[in-house]
Amino acid sequence: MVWMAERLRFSQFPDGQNARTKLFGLGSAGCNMVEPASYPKVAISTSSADLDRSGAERRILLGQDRLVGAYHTDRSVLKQMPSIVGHEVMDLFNNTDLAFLMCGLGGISGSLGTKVFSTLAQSKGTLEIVLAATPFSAESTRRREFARRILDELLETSTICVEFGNDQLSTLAPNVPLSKAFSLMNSIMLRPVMELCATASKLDIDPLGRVIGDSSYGRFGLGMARGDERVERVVNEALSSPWFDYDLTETEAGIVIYSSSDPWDKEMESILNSLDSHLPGCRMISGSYSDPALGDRIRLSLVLCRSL
Ligand SMILES: Nc1nc2c(ncn2[C@@H]2O[C@H](COP(=O)(O)OP(=O)(O)OP(=O)(O)O)[C@@H](O)[C@H]2O)c(=O)[nH]1
Ligand SMILES: [Mg+2]
Repeated sequence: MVWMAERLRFSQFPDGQNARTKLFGLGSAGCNMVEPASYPKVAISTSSADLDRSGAERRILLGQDRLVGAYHTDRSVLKQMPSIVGHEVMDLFNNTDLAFLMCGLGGISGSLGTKVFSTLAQSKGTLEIVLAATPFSAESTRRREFARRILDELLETSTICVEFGNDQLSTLAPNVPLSKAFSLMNSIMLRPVMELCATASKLDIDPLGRVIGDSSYGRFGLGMARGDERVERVVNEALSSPWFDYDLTETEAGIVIYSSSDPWDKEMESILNSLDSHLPGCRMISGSYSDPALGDRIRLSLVLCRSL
């Protein structure tokens, strides 16, 4: 018998109140990543060139010394004295239930900025989800090692950190030039953001945090399918994501979002049952929403989490 772990559903906006979300783009890559999104967004960098290019409604230029100082400040001190970074920075989290912090790890602004801002978000009671691209193998060893070190730190401090290895992009889009590959990656990284913005209400923030628990390391997969066996096919396609390159039975928690032009409870149920057989014992929180642009296709987004 398969042991069925906890399953929760997003509350479908019972009181019409979706969660107040905000995107934070940190560093050059992060500023690029949030650019196409049509949600409230903030661009943060030590480089004014990044901010000049950005259409974000708030743009914060951080001096490198101030950022390095905040990064080296003990986490508990930073939490108790957020004024170290300045009130204008702390105010960014006002009226925000869910913050998405997006960056490429390996440089200074995005790596240190994400670490500092995830601590600040927590000190303001905002649930934060980090979406981080990690460097190509072809980038310098120093850069890759630094990215790895910050990723390890983020796993300790953030609610969840979803890693998108740039290397795996070549599986999805072989032989495309780097600038195209980056923009493809950036649109994939926005997908879980869009899904959560479409489904999470204020009431879902605590259950979402509970389901994630200590399983702070996330990976992402996306499936699309149409036709008779679309449930099995959408599950298989999502699970064959190049970022699910580990033993999936290690998965401890999953955020599961299904969309179709006319979402159907029974179809959601079949997807969850199929996932149960691939991910035994996985805690799940699931939601669905209508996306008329899908026509006769269905889409499945999976963030699968474990502790490392
Ligand atoms: N997915 C994606 N990754 C990118 C992009 N630009 C850079 N990267 C990756 O992100 C890593 C960090 O690069 P940047 O964002 O330029 O670094 P930064 O945070 O601005 O750091 P400093 O310039 O040193 O302050 C790089 O090593 C690349 O692997 C992008 O547009 N999309
Ligand atoms: Mg930069």
